[in-house]
Amino acid sequence: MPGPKDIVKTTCPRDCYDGCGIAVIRRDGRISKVVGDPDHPTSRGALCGKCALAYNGVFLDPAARLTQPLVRSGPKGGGQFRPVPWDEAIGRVTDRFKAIVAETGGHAIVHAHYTGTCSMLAGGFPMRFFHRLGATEVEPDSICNNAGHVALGYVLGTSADGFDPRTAKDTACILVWGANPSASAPHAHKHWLQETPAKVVVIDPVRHATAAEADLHLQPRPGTDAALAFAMLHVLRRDGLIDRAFLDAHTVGWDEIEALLEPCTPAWAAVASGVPAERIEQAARLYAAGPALLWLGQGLQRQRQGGNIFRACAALAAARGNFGKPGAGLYYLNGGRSRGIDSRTVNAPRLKTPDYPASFSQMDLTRRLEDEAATRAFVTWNINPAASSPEQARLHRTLTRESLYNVAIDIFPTDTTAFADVVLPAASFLEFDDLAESYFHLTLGAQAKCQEPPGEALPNQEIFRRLARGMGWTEPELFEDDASIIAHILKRSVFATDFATLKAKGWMIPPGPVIMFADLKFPTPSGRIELASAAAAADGHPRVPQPWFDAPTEGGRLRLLSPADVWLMNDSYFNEPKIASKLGPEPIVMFHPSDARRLNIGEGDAIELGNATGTLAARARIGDAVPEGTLLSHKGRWPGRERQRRNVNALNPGQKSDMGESSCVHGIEVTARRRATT
Ligand SMILES: Nc1nc2c(c(=O)[nH]1)N[C@H]1C(S)=C(S)[C@@H](COP(=O)(O)OP(=O)(O)OC[C@H]3O[C@@H](n4cnc5c(=O)[nH]c(N)nc54)[C@H](O)[C@@H]3O)O[C@H]1N2
Ligand SMILES: Nc1nc2c(c(=O)[nH]1)N[C@H]1C(S)=C(S)[C@@H](COP(=O)(O)OP(=O)(O)OC[C@H]3O[C@@H](n4cnc5c(=O)[nH]c(N)nc54)[C@H](O)[C@@H]3O)O[C@H]1N2
Ligand code: SF4
Ligand SMILES: [Mo]
Repeated sequence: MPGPKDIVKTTCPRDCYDGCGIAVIRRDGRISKVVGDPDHPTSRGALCGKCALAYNGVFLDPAARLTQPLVRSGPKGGGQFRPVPWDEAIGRVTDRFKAIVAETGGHAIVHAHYTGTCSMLAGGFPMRFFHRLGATEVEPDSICNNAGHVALGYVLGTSADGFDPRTAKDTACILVWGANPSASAPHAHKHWLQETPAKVVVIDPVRHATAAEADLHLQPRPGTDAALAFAMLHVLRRDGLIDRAFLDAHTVGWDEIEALLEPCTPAWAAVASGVPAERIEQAARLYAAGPALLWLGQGLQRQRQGGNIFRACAALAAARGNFGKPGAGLYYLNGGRSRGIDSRTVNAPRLKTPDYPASFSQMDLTRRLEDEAATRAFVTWNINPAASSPEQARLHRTLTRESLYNVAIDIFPTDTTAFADVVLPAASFLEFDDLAESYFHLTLGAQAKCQEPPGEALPNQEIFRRLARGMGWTEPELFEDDASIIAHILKRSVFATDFATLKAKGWMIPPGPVIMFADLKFPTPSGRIELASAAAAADGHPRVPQPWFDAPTEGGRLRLLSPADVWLMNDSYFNEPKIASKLGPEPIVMFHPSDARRLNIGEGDAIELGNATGTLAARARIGDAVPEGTLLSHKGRWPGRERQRRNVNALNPGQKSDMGESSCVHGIEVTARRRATT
């Protein structure tokens, strides 16, 4: 006889636009099924395909999870471990940290983290420990979206106050530029973009499902988007569609951009980008048909000139006066401000040591780890750099350095934990209370504990409380319990609520649509939109965005894009057997038919991609989902599960974009050839 059944509402904390509400069906206090919350405005009863499999599969399988602290028992990187009690693991780590602090300083302990979980406590509380330690942080956003943050910081003074998706009911056009909601925001793709009365325009080199279903799809060569933005501005100016009153009242520097527009004709941009001039005209007309929403994707700024591209695109929104009114706006990410949430409550930057070291870019990770004097320990939490970081072969070699003490905290054994000296097992989001915001919708969700963690796994927060105790520290913030932090955040939020109330409902959202920059005050030095930026100039950039574009590749090289896979969440879920079997035994690379012909590559052929950084064996697929000269192979396979022991980041040189020392992973160039073997 099955025991009593109940349903717990919780929230998906993955690094995903959607922020779905989840209903967990339990019997006898154990999870029996994880489904979408039917009452949640985003999920509407359905999880995405990947989470439906992973949350009912590998997340619930104790045999697939890390369940005990482990210490290395074989050669470094060999993945052999023996379990130890928590006290011993904490003692080992803190003894080593104390010695490093005494001999070299806390800065010699480098830690990398990102968005393995985006929930507030598990994502933020460990920072209290690292602030107190004075450890060196690898700049988190530099692996993902920092160029866009820096660029929009110059223009708008913030990159985290985007449009409220609910304002789409008042909009004439939604322009999705360099994002792929069909993979990275599947519910926004399925519901939000389908239900809006607006025309949908997509600008993306890849004809993904969102592009295919749009009213208009522009398919540029990668890295040429600033040329498109300038040509659209040219059309608006030529046709008298510039909102000059708005520009006069609320921006600085329009004249400097206008001076550049004359030669930026659609015909010019057609040559630059490969998009037919008529389509550029059409896109400009659709965008100018009324209030419009501009969604700047994270993929768009992962280019060598990603920051310049973002500034050019933002100028388009300003030129049409698309701020401060219903149905208008620009979106990159939505942070906590509209919900009255300040991440510093959780991170406690006040704990920073007086000599707290500067962070460095993820693009420099390998070099910094190779430097024996600078780096003596490497801690990873909420991140799997052995799969996701550039210069993969060199990074893997570095991680075997005997004098580098590696501590890895994860819920699963990964490529990164395999290199660790000590592995600490983390609880998953189904196993502790927390809070989770969507970075697209303005929802705030309760993450509710649904069952005990497997074995001895602990939430990140508890792991770092134990580490702080092991260090012998006494600051109360290092030991604050979860319930107290959650209560504090909720009380001060715009919801002025408590966790029991939020948990019963599952989620809350401020009344809306919230109008972005309703007061038309911008947190820039001038208080206006800074199309020309003295701050940018001081940082070595042009005062205004430029009509620059990447030249086509030369010497037979092709541009390789490796964006989000529909079935993976970054590098997560490749350990879910049902997902791995969908993805097949080898990476797939999509070729345009003319490139395939030139290279004598046929559908299904065994191929090899290569460049100065590395090589990758893969299978060819041929189709016009990519433009000529461009290849597509999605991110997220696990090196350790591949025969070739590497993934697409074996080809990633870790080049930086123009702003924020940020990844320009979509700027990689490779050559391709048929492999002799099949
Ligand atoms: N080639 C290529 N490479 C890329 C990209 C690309 O487009 N192309 N994209 C880049 C981008 S945008 C990003 S954001 C990065 C992402 O790179 P990563 O951050 O390395 O990828 P994730 O899969 O999100 O890894 C998060 C890890 O956190 C773990 N985790 C989940 N929940 C918890 C928890 O509660 N506690 C702890 N301790 N661990 C947890 C997961 O099991 C997983 O191993 O990859 C970058 N790499
Ligand atoms: N299913 C799934 N969802 C995810 C993730 C995942 O791995 N899988 N990852 C999460 C994370 S960490 C992030 S950062 C987001 C990322 O999600 P997105 O913001 O959608 O970014 P990407 O997937 O990197 O790339 C999106 C699109 O940008 C396009 N692109 C690349 N270069 C250019 C260019 O030069 N010009 C233009 N116009 N477009 C270009 C790519 O072709 C791709 O279709 O997704 C999140 N959601
Ligand atoms: S990953 Fe995104 S789409 Fe999937 S369940 Fe979580 S929030 Fe929803
Ligand atoms: Mo990301």
